Amino acid sequence: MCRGFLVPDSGDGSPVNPDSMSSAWRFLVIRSGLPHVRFHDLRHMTPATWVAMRIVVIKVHHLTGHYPPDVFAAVLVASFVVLVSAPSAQASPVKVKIVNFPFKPADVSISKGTNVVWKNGTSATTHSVTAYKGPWSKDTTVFAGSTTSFTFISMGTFKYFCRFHAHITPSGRCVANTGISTRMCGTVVAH
Ligand SMILES: [Cu+2]
Repeated sequence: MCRGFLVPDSGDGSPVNPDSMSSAWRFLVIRSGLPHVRFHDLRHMTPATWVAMRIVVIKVHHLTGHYPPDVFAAVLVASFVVLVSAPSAQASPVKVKIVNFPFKPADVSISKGTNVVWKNGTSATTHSVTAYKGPWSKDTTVFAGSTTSFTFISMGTFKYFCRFHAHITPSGRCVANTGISTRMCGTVVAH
């Protein structure tokens, strides 16, 4: 309940449907490669941040609508317990190198939640890490010497290619682009 707060409208004066906010949020989180976090979790993160900034609890519970203060304090303590007991360190990042043309290794097998980092180790060739349809979305140009990364939060097989040098046919076959002798495709299997 947000008494006295403004509600975003959907363009015609009616309030935005909360479900459309949630699905837009889910899409943004997946597209950015961030770990899974619900839109609602931001509401809990906000008072925790305020408390960390030493804004007094009595004010925070009024602003968030968590009432009464002792209930709010209990919720806050429970949130911290969940945070502290959550598995801490994620698996360390898995690295894929681009030295000349192929991705090395082209196929990697990871646990879900792992961050994969692609490094373009060439001195002058631009490549890309481009998702081949399926359950993920990525199309990043990787200039010589730079990197890009993606955290695979769900299980699955994620195919990708370098759009400058290869493409994947509708049947899933990796084919080098015209004039290129080396195919540039890779697969990440997250389990
Ligand atoms: Cu390339």
